Amino acid sequence: MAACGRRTRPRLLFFLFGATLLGYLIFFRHNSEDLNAASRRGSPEREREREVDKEEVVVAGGNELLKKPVYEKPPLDLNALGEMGRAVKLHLTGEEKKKEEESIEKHKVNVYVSDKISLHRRVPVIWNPLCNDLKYDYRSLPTTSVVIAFYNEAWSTLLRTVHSVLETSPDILLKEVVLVDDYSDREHLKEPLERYISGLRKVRLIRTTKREGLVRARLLGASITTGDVLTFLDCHCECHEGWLEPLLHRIKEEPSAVVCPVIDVIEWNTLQYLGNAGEPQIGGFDWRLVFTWHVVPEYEQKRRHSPTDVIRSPTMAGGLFAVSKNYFHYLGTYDTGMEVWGGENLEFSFRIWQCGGSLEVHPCSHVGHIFPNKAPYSRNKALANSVRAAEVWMDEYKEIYYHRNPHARLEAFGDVSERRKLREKLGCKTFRWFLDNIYPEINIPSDRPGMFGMLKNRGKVNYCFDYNPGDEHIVVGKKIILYPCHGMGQNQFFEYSTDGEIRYSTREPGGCVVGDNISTYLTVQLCKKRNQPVPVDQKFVLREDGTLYHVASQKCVHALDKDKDSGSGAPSLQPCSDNLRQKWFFEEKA
Ligand SMILES: [Mn+2]
Repeated sequence: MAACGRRTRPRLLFFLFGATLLGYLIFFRHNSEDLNAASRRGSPEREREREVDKEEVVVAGGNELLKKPVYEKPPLDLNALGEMGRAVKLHLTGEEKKKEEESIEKHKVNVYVSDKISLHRRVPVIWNPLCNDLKYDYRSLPTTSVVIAFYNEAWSTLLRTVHSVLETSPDILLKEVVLVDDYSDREHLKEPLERYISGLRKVRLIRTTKREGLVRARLLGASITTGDVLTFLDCHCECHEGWLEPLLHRIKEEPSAVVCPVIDVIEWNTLQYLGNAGEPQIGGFDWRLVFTWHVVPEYEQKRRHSPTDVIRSPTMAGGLFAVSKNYFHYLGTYDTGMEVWGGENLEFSFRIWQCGGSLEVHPCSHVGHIFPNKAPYSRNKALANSVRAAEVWMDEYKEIYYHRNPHARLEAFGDVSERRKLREKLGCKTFRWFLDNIYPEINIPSDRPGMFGMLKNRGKVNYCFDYNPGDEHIVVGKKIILYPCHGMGQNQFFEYSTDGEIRYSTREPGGCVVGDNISTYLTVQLCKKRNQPVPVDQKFVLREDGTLYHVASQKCVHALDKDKDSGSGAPSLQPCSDNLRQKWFFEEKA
């Protein structure tokens, strides 16, 4: 970390991205002295604060007092709805049922149920029991500021997040919680919120003066923090006991580590807290630049010594992570050219790894997050964000992305020259290095000219191979159909590999087209692993004359007008002939 040893002035850097943000309002205890404190970290002032705590400890004689949260939870009432993270199932009728449905329509979360649950509820203890044995030297851990940006968030989900942080974070470690209102228009987030939080210790609220999006809102929040470490949380979370210490401990140990908690699921309808003590999943991505979850690979299991050791992860899911404030600056914070949300998590992940840091999940830090039943607000800028990530970090591999998303080439993504300069200044490694060393399990399509794109038929003109997995997480099991060619890549993108597979390599792990002699139709199954032979039912020969010969059945792929079940056209294995319906070719663009 030698390169970021020289202390920069966080305030100045944070504000480089635009003067428009300067017109924010700050409530509660904010004055210019707070800002200056950020650049005087490690000053005698802070040491004095800690001295006081030290004396207290000697009196109390142990770690228990140092663990003391900012606020204690109220006494446990096991009969309360949703207590201990239990599911809430109300059997509503009439008016009340209608209210519940309206709340779901509006927030994509059952806020009707959330409103009935205590803002101070406890969540079940679900971490690995070994996490109980970890000991922390509280006085030597860095302090943190928790930054929570929100836009039109419901009252109870937002305030439960705030109380949860205050009631699970040791007072000695938490400098403040900074709430950033990204120009919400709902009434409850105006004066009522100001009034409510003015009664809470360590909570500050600032507002943007126009809609900035997650990235700039978070940076605005970060700009007024005073802690050593920035901890970003989403605005509908609940923290598990002991969630904070592992993150701060790891950053103390390795200042260039960006550390994510395990994200437990809070179910959107019942607000049930679901988690388990087993190995958490880690992040990857597919060639649409969509984030994906994966089990921890074997080489990473071997690298670790204990189930409580951090797990390296190629990418992060998004909202939840802790990073040393100095290191965050060194890395160039966020790409402020990104709008709203989507794509910023992959950009940051690539940057962390390529520029010398590490991205990790700490198995002993658990935070629950409400996953809404669908995206709560529009993210039509996510495409431009992904393109910015590709243009700055992916080198020639951005072509693999563009092949599968041809419309992304036309997206106006703004100016990335500053971000490229940053990459050069930091001497960051190539995307190839990242793939080889950090995400070796990803399949790298070869996309040979003339062997990828839409798979079109000559007889049934303008019809293409089309595949809809039907589920974001399961690529296999469905049937290939024929559908009018749309030229948008995605579900009509196929690739003929040098091994003779027809790959649906838009997802990760990708699927391969399988023929079976009995149904005659084509389906998709997982492709073989690297260095394994191609299963014979996945092997096709794309011959010079355009016939697509299936090796196992010794038949040719024929474009049928109607299949038995769906009534749409579908490719089917038939005895080989000269019929144009058996002639196929790849075309990159419509
Ligand atoms: Mn969220």
